[in-house]
Amino acid sequence: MRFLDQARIHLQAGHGGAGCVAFLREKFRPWGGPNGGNGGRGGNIYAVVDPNLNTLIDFRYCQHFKAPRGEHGQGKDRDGRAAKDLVIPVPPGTQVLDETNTFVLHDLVHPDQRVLLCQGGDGGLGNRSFRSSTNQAPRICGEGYDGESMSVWLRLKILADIGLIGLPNAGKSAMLRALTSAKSKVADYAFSTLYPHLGMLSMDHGSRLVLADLPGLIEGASEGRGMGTRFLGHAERCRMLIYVLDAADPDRSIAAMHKTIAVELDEYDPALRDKTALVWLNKADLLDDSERSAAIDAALDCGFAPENIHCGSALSKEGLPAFTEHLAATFVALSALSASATSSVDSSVESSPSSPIVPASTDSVRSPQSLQPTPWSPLP
Ligand SMILES: Nc1nc2c(ncn2[C@@H]2O[C@H](COP(=O)(O)OP(=O)(O)OP(=O)(O)O)[C@@H](O)[C@H]2O)c(=O)[nH]1
Ligand SMILES: [Mg+2]
Repeated sequence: MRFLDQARIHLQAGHGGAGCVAFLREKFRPWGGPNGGNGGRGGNIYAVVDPNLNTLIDFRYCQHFKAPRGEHGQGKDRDGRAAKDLVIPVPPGTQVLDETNTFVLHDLVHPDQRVLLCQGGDGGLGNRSFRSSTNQAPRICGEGYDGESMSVWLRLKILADIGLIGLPNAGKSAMLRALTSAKSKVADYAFSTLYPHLGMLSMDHGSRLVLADLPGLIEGASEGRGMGTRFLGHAERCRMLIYVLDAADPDRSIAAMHKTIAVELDEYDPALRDKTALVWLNKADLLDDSERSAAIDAALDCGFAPENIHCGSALSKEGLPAFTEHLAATFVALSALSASATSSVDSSVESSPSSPIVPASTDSVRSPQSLQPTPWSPLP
């Protein structure tokens, strides 16, 4: 399946149906009075999370969405039927941004989460509603209100637990293949991975982690070189990162590789550098013992904690069991930490009714104060 993580769509909610001008005339009631019904409401447009989707590719071929209009009112007090709502399925992790592609309006992360994008117009009133003591036979009716219309950007930030980042050819895809059953393309040339690939890592206690193999970064990626930093948006939602470094690269030192990655992450969003990260010094099968310890020392000099540095080979799978164990343990500890932080915030909110902390609601429009421009490079 082709991958697309950004799309612009145009929405037009349904217009309300017009009211009706009618007068009741029937046997024995020749002057039955005004009885035109009201128009029906136009269809709303909703976005709903479909867990079976993982790309926005459908929006490349269909960009215009129009909800049906409400039925018109009819005589004999018959109101028009409200139109059916239009539901647009989107993959989990989709953000809805305004027309300028700057402000996040909705963040759709939970399965079946549903947000209203455009409201349908109300129906117009029929002439029965205009009857008054001074006008017993009104010949006017409402036309029905227009439905809202707007253009929005959809941006997908895949929901992965752990992101694999590194320079091209470092072995990120090989790592994903070794850790999971995903079939990410492995090849000995740069940029063999052109868009993020996901894989599932099963842990001992039955739960699973989602790993994302992201396209390689190069120096100047933040200025648009190579694949640019466009795909780093997908790392934003990862709870942890794995830096995959090619320890057998004769041309670049570990320090240089780390610096390139750090600079590009900083350029994109410094918060990415604060994420918990493990280092995997790959291609150790090509190194002898002294070279391995030199690589580990170099990683230590880059500021990584000794326990977070692993040296091994994605191809021969040497060192992988210990790494997987550490990865799972770190992730479980992280999850426990964030769960306890969330519960302490919740309890402080409950204990003090006047507390200004309000749990964030994901399905409401954010207030203008909370709208923060988020960096995003345009489509190449
Ligand atoms: N000897 C050895 N070769 C490896 C190892 N891991 C990966 N390779 C080789 O390194 C090359 C690049 O591997 P990939 O997994 O495609 O690298 P990548 O980081 O995904 O590269 P991009 O997708 O281009 O960013 C391939 O030829 C792999 O066979 C390893 O542990 N040992
Ligand atoms: Mg790759």
